[in-house]
Amino acid sequence: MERTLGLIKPDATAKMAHGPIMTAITEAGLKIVACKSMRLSAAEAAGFYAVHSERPFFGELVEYMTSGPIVAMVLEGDDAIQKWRDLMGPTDATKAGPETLRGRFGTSLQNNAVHGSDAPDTAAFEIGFLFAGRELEALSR
Ligand code: IDP
Ligand code: MG
Repeated sequence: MERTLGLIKPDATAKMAHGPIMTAITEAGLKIVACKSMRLSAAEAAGFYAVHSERPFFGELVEYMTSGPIVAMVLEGDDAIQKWRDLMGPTDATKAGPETLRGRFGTSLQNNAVHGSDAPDTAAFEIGFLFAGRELEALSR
């Protein structure tokens, strides 16, 4: 059993794509363990994407991620990290197939509708960045 962090990004919440995205998650056999809507501050978005701070697109990425509300989800299942990445599709939404969430709801390399952790260590960091311990206990009590 593995956990990963999923985000519905501002371009997708603006389209009210919450329903179909969450349906696709559960149909892929992943459990939504925790879920909340929030608006990131610039400092929070920069901290979340600190690994990209030296990249030329960092400023625009922070602007994009703070442009509207996001939905943060903790997803759980066998091979959850890879399963969720497969369901999202490639980073560039213009190259993502119509069966993927980025293909369905993203519009560009930046505006790609959803986020997913890429490894166990980044999943642990990202879940801890956005969720408090008690928010992850609901299903185990
Ligand atoms: P990922 O989200 O598929 O893991 P990363 O390389 O980790 O892709 O990049 C994080 C996010 O930064 C992407 O999802 C996308 O929104 C944005 N991004 C990545 N590369 C570029 C780029 O070259 N130009 C603009 N935005 C980018
Ligand atoms: Mg990434």
